Amino acid sequence: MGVMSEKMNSYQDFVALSPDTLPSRLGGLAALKDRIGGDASAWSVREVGDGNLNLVFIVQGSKGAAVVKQALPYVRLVGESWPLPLKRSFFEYHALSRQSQRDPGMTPEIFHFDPGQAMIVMEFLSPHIILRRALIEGQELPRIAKDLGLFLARTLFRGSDLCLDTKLRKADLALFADNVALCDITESLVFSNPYFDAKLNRHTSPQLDGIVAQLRADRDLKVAAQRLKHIFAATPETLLHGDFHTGSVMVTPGQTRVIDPEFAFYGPMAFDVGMLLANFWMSYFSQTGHEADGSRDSMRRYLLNVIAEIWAAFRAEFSRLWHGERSGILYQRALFEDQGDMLASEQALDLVLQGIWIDMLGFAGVEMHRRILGLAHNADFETIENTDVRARCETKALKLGRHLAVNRHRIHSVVEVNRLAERLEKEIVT
Ligand code: SR1
Ligand code: MG
Repeated sequence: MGVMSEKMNSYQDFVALSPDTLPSRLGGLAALKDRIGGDASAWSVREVGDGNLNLVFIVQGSKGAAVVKQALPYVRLVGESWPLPLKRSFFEYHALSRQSQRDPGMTPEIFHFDPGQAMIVMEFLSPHIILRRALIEGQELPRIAKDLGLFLARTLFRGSDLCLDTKLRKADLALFADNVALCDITESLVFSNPYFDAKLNRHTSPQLDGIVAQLRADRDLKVAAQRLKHIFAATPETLLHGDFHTGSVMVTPGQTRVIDPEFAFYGPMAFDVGMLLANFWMSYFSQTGHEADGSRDSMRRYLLNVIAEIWAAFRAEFSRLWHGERSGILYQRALFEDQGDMLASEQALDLVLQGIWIDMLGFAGVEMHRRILGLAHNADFETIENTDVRARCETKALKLGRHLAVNRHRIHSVVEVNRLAERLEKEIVT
């Protein structure tokens, strides 16, 4: 639905909040005042949104604090010239509620949802910080690999026909099918724009001009990217987070929380896994740019371990759910366990995991490319001020991305990918 037709329907009363108007507009909202304190005139409000799309306010009252997140009818990063449906807030709300059922405790608690104002009032996570920021600072967080691997397996498995009643899944698929505009962003920004001279693209120039030209002329890479786009757009396998990078995770050393699933839709399981691992590989290559005097060797080892552990935790939990919760229409027990044929069940599980592994590598490859060549870059590289240093880090990620996208069917283990990352890291890039 375009922005104009939205306005004629349920969003005609939409007005963007500001720190000045928020207390008077939300002062009567029980879900908020009961939690943070009723005297709205005493609330202090800060707008802290640093993402590409939305307004995010922290509202502090006498008893506590809450987050108010509101969508804007356009892409904040670009401006009003790029309209974007307010309904993404509806998808975010529904995705958060499903994720909280599928992996309890891993998402912020929702206090209130106002569909007409495209606004979600939720738990203020404190002292959590965005995972991407923690990794840039060189923090080695002990829990994230296990927590994120479990989250991926539980949300992806439990939202699919491996587990969910297929009538429910199909109804949900229909609900999320309307998240067209956000899928369109991914379809263009991740899978296509990096590989031609698209209008909003940018890269570290002139240092990367040569490799950018090479990648855009790389026939195998372009075919691989389009095959991955095909899989993304035409495989409604499970409810995805849809934008699962390290900026969508908040952490303390003892807690991990997943936020921001406004890109949620029914897509291939491998997409969330690949996007997340890509962001860890990019963090790995960016460490040189954040090395002040001391070394980030330990951080680099930590990051490769996290990648291996996320994949291991994902596999182990997915297998556990396969054996314990496989109650959907796929790979029915009647054909396997119920006939005492445990080996057939294991064979089928291996096949499913192998498919996820291959596609995951491809999605990771294109995600690395788009964060360096497209519109939406990441702070891991962007905060490296010396552009020569930044370009050297980015070149390594571009090379790994190309390898993963093109050769994904021939890569057998996460150890193999991490070894290649280490080799690239040691390469002298001129
Ligand atoms: C125009 S939106 C650009 C990017 O920001 C979001 O976080 C998604 O990653 C999207 O691709
Ligand atoms: Mg986001």
